[in-house]
Amino acid sequence: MIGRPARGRPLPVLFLTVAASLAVGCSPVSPTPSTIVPSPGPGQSVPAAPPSGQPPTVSTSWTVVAGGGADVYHYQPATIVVPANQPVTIQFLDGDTLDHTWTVFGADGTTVLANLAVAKAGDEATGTFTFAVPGSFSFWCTLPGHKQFGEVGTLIVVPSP
Ligand SMILES: [Cu+2]
Repeated sequence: MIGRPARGRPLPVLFLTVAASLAVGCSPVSPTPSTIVPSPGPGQSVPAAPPSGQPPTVSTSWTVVAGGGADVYHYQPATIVVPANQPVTIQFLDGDTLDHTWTVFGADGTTVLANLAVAKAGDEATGTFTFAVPGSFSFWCTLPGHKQFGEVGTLIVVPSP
């Protein structure tokens, strides 16, 4: 009894209006995806990658730990970089219950350029050394068997600026 045609007509009009606005909203996106995608994607990810395999920075002060962890026969760090002709301070720590030495050898493999020794867990020895000749030198633990088990490292002496 109360106005049938008045109620019936507005509903389909609303549906048509919503459908039309959705269609209009989608239409401008579809023609331009190829130009939007390349700019934000690869451009930002490339500079975020950290450089890997780089040698440690040059320093005149190093802390070296011998042993500790699952594999006792190692140094941490195993590679240190120092400047030539400048006093270099090495703090040598014992990371386990074995004796260890930090002994740097010259190019001939027998001349000792620097030596520190520790005898028990928590022990430490500190020394200051000056390395005159730039180059790459090996250090290892002189206690029997330790070098053979892998307690070796590399001291890199770089020319002073
Ligand atoms: Cu050792």
